[in-house]
Amino acid sequence: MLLVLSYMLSAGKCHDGGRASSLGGLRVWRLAVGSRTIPEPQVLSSRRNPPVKSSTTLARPCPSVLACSVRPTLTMVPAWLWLLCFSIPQAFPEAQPAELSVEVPENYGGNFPLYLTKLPLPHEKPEGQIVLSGDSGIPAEGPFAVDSDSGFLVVTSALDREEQAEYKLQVTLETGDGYVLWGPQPVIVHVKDENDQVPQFSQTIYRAQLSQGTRPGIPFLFLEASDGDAPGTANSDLQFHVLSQTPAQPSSDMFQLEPRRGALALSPEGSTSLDRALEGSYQLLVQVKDMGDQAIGHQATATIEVSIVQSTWVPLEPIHLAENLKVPYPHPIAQVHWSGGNVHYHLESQPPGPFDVDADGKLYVTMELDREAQAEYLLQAWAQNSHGEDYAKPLEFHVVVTDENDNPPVCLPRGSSISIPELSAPGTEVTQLLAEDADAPGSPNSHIVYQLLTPEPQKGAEGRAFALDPTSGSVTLGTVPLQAGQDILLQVLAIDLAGAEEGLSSMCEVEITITDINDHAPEFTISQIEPVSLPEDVEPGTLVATLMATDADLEPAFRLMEFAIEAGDKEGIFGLDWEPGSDHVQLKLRKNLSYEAIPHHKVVVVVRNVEKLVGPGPGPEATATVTVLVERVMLPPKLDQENYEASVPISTPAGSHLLTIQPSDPMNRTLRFSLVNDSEGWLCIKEVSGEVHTAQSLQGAQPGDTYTVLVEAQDADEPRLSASAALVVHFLKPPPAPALTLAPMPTRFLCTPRQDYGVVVSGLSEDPNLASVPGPYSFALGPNPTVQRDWRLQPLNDSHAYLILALHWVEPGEYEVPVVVSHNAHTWQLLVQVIVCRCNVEGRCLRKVGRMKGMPTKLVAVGTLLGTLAAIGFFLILIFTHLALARKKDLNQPADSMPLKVAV
Ligand SMILES: *[C@@H]1O[C@H](CO)[C@@H](O)[C@H](O)[C@H]1NC(C)=O
Ligand SMILES: *[C@@H]1O[C@H](CO)[C@@H](O)[C@H](O)[C@H]1NC(C)=O
Ligand SMILES: CC(=O)N[C@H]1CO[C@H](CO)[C@@H](O)[C@@H]1O
Repeated sequence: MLLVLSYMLSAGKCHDGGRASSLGGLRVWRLAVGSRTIPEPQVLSSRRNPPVKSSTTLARPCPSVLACSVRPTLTMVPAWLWLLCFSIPQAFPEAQPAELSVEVPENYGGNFPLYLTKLPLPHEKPEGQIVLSGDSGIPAEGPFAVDSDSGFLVVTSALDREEQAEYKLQVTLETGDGYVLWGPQPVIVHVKDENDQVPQFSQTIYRAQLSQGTRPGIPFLFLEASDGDAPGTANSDLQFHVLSQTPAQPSSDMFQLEPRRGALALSPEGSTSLDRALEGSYQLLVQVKDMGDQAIGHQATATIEVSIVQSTWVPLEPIHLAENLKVPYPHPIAQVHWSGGNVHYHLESQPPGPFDVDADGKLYVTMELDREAQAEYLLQAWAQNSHGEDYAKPLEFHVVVTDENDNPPVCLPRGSSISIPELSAPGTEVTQLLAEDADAPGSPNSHIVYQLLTPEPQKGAEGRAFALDPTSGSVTLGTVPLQAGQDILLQVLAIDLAGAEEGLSSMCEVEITITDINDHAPEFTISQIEPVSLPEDVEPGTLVATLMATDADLEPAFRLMEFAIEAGDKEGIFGLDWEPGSDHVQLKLRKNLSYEAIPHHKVVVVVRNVEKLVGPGPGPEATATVTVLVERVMLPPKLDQENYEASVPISTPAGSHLLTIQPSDPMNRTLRFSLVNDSEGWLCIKEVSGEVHTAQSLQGAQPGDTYTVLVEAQDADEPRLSASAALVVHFLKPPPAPALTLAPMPTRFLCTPRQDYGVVVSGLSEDPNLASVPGPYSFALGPNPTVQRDWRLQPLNDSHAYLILALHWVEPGEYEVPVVVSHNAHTWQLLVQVIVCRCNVEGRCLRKVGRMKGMPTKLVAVGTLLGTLAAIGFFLILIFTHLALARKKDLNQPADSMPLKVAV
């Protein structure tokens, strides 16, 4: 009862309206009354939980005069007051509450039955029986009953909250046969707690080990105590306190105890002095008390024995663990130990690794380690209390993963192939191989040695194409030269363990392409072309020869060639034609050939690379010589007329000149003339000069006839080249020959030895038929050989000629020289009378011209001879002298070349 009153005291005031109260104890005053329409009985019977159409919570507090004005006193509350207070809801019977909630103090010390609340039974109580049952119709529990007269719910004995804190009841009004007339009305009865339970420690004696080095404030022991009173109330609000510490050395406050949590820890003071404390134990008397900070309440005590132990929390040496260790896992590797009690170990790995710690502090590795993934771990081991608080700083130690040769060398991938120009010098760096080994650097496991596998040294060849430095992996060119265009796969074995037999290895491959350089000059396939014969008359543009060239280089750009004429064509007669990029060139004629100018050519063609040549210059094969022989082209001779015609009187004597056959143009060639079918033999032709004469007298020829012969002209050098023309001879009537012979010619004198004058012969005839015809006269000596030997005719003008001595000396005498005159197809003969006499000193005849006329008589001759004998003797010496002078003059100047003077 005392406790109930104390609740009243703490209840504070009742708010206006009593709507809410923070204290559970005042629920007494609060009644939740739900207003709802009362359903029809039938409906109630059929549906025990009808839907609430509308509900408003209307707090119906006790009248303020009763409830709110009650000053809490320590006097007992009379039972009627309870009763009155609980009966209030009956004033509003029509507002039947949904659920009635009633609070009953625990351990009630008053009279029983204690009226709890008036049930909201209907006003007009139908015949029926009030039935009280537990929730959901099970038989009512606890000491509850309904006073059927007053309609109050009563409790018949004291209640114990620790036994049962809440009762759920329901009230119905039923007929005898169980038909429900009203209800069910649920009622909840809360038993209000009273501080009737004493707190209890979980143990009477606690034992704890405290390691030296524990940080202050870190609880190493958690006290536990329980209180049976309602949780969350002051009745069960427990607090812990240290009552005493034995021994009180070196400090009386070595420990601190958190009042609420009951966590025992070293105080800061205790922490500093703990090391000085002897190893031993402390005894603590501790108390637990309910009612929180209030002085009142129940309490209990217990003893704690704290034994101080030496710290075993010492750093660990680094742990070496082999990678790929084949052992069952988890595999213990070390142990940590926190000597204090109540310890939980916690392990962290940096970086996170497969490590674990068990409750005993044993450290494990839970799976195989891989040094290449992580070579070292930093482990931190923590000693913690049950709340995860650290007793001390973590222990740090390293786990070093020791290496195993579990990684072969790996060649670094290489992008494209390497290009090396051909003819590079031995020792030229080709590439640098680089293999990496993931095993521990600096250890034999990652000591890589290179070994060249391919290309293998060629049989019989000295040295190799490539040299490899086994340590550095540097590849250089060897002594064996490489050829352009070769694609070489370099295979190099990279072996770890410094190349030991058990070392791991892998193949590094490098593709090497030998690129071309322009080290080959183009060459002609044939450098001496067989002589080419070309006729002189081939047209410019004619192909003379096609020259092929080759280039041993591979690169198309290095095979490009150009051609030129180097020598043998100063005149530009030849030219070269080639397509760009082609390997053959055409030597063509650009101008006319000429046998006379150059009978043969020696053309030197040179071929060169377009690109610059590397290395030695072009050899002799870079030139080709073309010999061109010019063939002479002989045209057949051509005569100046296609047909020749001549008119001849049939009386023409033999040896008369008819005409001269001549070539059309004066060529540098000799022709041989002949007559093809002179069947009559009338004519003859001079082989060289082409003069046509009558060969004999034209016996048988008739005037008016024509006689045709073919004249052939043959080349003297090339007899097959010839020309022919027809010579048509027209025969004429013979001229009146007597008239001509009668024509007297004045006698002339010529002195011998020959002087530089002659006798004028006139062709003019007195025959008017002949004289009137214009045209030149031609003169010829008669065919007599003596005449032809002694005399010569020299043309003077168209109508006259000179007759001169052919020989230097002609016997003096009287001569009759036949001269054949031709004029306009008329030919006649003159007999020229010439007297040859000895020359006097003046180059004249000695005889007087007048005396020469007629034959001298003997007397005159004898007289003359005698008369002149003296004169001869007188002039003898004089003449002799003159003759000597004249001889001398003759020797100095040949008579043939002397110019002729017209004779007086
Ligand atoms: C070359 O000869 C042809 C005939 O053979 C001739 O017509 C041409 O004029 C000549 N050309 C030269 C430049 O002499
Ligand atoms: C000579 O030959 C030519 C051409 O064949 C012919 O016209 C002519 O009559 C011939 N002359 C003689 C004398 O046979
Ligand atoms: C045509 C002509 O000039 N005729 C002459 C040729 O020579 C002789 C002799 O001198 C002259 O008498 C002609 O007149």
